[in-house]
Amino acid sequence: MSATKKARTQPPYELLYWPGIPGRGEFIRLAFEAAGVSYKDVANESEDGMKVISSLTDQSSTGSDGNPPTFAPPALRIPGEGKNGAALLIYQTPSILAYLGDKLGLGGADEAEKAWILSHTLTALDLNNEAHDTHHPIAVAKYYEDQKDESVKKATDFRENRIPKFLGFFERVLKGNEAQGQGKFLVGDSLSYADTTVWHVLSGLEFAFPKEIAARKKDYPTLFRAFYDSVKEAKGIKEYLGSERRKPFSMGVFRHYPELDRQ
Ligand SMILES: N[C@@H](CCC(=O)N[C@@H](CS)C(=O)NCC(=O)O)C(=O)O
Repeated sequence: MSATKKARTQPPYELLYWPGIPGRGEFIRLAFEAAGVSYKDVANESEDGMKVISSLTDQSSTGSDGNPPTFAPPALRIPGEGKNGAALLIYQTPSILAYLGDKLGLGGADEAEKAWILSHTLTALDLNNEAHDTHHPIAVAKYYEDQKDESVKKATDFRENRIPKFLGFFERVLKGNEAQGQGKFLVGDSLSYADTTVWHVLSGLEFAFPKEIAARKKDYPTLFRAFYDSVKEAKGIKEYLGSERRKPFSMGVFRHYPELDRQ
């Protein structure tokens, strides 16, 4: 990304996430891209990105530079921002987004907005996690093929009950904020990391469950028209989505197994 004036006033952020897939790292990427702030996507820019991320979560580590160990990616490393001038290392998607919120101008205008933005983000990440569990309902470390029967049951409930509950909720949030947000923003009158997070989950659901989402879109007109289109076209996001930094969905959180979609 080209160095902007804003980018030069920011520390050299390093995103640590599995290479080659959007995954949960995408929520962090979208925030940086929307803000026009540069960041290093360490594993995607390394020769051996898998190794970099495996060593990050080395199960014998007790941490370094005054930081605790990292449980799972994504993590964010910020040189110079940690204890005694060392690098700060933080993990957990919502913790990283909350840390970046103010710094990137995506965190809300006041205390109330900040709290709502975090709440909506956590709700969207719950939906993201439930989408993951449709193909891994029994064991995270086992193959999908070894838990296919349970996946079909889990996905059926997810499509029939959970998708409409979550999407209906976000539609109501947009309606409730219509005077300020015009259907484009979940909170206040400008883009927040809650918007980019909900948007990415919607795009993932469309990839994973195309028939289900096609059938349901009309029930959530604000979410799938004003909101979805405006985030997609937002400054920074539009250019990013057309770039090769945006990795295609494949075998990450959102996977397309036709047998798990509406039949
Ligand atoms: N709640 C965590 C979940 C992190 C997570 O599950 N990361 C995945 C990649 S998307 C992973 O590699 N997990 C390894 C594990 O849980 O053992 C977050 O949002 O950051």
